[in-house]
Amino acid sequence: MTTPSKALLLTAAALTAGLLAMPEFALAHAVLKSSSPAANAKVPASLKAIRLEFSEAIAPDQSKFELDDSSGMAVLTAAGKDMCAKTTCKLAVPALKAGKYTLKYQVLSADDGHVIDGEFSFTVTG
Ligand SMILES: [Cu+2]
Repeated sequence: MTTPSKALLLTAAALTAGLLAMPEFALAHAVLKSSSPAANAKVPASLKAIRLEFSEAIAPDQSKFELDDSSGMAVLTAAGKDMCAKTTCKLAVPALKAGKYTLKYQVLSADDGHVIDGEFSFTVTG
């Protein structure tokens, strides 16, 4: 394994500092801060709801969610309108069979108008 030169490291550090100093990069964008179930969590079949916590307030009527089973079939699609308030969204889920599920989300930041999307998976145990 080679050691990067000191100059290269300093350049990288300067670039990182420059990017972080840009407000758009540092402050903008709603990102998913946490979720319940957490990514890659194993949860019992008694799961009733999925909760998502974003870093910024989101626009509920411009936000949507889809829960897919392991075959990619949507078991739940939801608009944010009735499930989100400020930074938190809570989606009621139907009874889930054992297996792996992926929650896909697309939300609009109410602060900067940017759309972000992402997904995470969790497993329902039998
Ligand atoms: Cu943004």
